[in-house]
Amino acid sequence: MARDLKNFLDKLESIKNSLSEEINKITTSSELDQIRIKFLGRKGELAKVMKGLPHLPKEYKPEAGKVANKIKNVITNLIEQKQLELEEQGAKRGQIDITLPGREQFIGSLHPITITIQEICSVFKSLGFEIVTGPEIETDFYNFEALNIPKDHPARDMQDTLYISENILLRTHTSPLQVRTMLKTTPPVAAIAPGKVYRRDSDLTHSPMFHQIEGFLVDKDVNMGDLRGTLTYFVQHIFSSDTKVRFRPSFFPFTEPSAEVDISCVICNGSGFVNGSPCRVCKQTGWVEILGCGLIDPEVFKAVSYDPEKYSGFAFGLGVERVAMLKYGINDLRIFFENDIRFLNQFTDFPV
Ligand code: 2NL
Repeated sequence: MARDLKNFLDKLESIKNSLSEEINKITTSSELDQIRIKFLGRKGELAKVMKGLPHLPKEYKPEAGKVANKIKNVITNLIEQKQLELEEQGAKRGQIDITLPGREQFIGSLHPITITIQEICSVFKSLGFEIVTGPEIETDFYNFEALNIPKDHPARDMQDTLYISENILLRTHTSPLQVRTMLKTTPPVAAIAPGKVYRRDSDLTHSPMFHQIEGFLVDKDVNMGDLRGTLTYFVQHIFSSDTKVRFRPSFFPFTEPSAEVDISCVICNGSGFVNGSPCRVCKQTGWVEILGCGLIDPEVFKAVSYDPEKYSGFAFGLGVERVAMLKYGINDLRIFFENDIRFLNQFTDFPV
């Protein structure tokens, strides 16, 4: 029986030997092509020997397969090496036309979400905000407790939050970054916190991972007017300089008062119509919701040991996917996560 194995291995060895011999004799790439076909081709020497593999006794197959693979690699390498050698010799003799165009280089592009994050951050940078980042795995304290989100709040439910253990979770918003920043700094402070966030949610309009940007500013005598001015500057730099802003009263546990902010619809310019048809983005209202905001709740200040009598501040949060959809006129959230090159290529300066 062992003879079967030896016979198989001998054949492989002799293929390798005759390849080494033949490859040394040749001088042109067309000869090399012939050799490649003769040894590695579908009906080549190696394939012929491999046909014997299924007929070997079972216990020899692993060893035989291993050696066969090795030999195949050795042969492939020898051929590649010869190819390079021939090309080099050809270049020296001037046989290669160096005026021919080179191979096309494929240049990647930034993801539209990355572009949007960078643009938003640079607008706030221009106002003096610093950019802060931090862990995606957080504790209950930074994600909920410090933000005045009570123990019985629905956001803390297992239904909405991805828990790792009782106390450890995937952050559900980027607010923990702001809590961390406040704990490290004394006012005045202004920071912007971009990053991935996670929710236990997945359907047409929700992804379990998405991107958020939150911002905050704390100083003496900060008021809703400062917030409105800052946000107006922001939307007019991200969309267009005539974008209008309106505040609607709302509620968040971490701000008081709180507001949701609409901007005049960037698709129909607030008119409700696009080329005579009803605007689908704002459903003819002329307004689209863009972010939530408010004045930081004194309970949050207490959690980070800021004196609420001395300081006040504003904070806001927005979903990056939503901004990117409005910016680029995209109507399906899922396309951001599919990595379809036909979509992503549209965001490069060098489309393939
Ligand atoms: C939304 C609303 C908001 C904040 C986020 C915040 C953070 C701290 C203190 C107070 Cl540390 N507030 N963040 C405030 C208001 C709204 O997000 O709709 N986001 C997508």
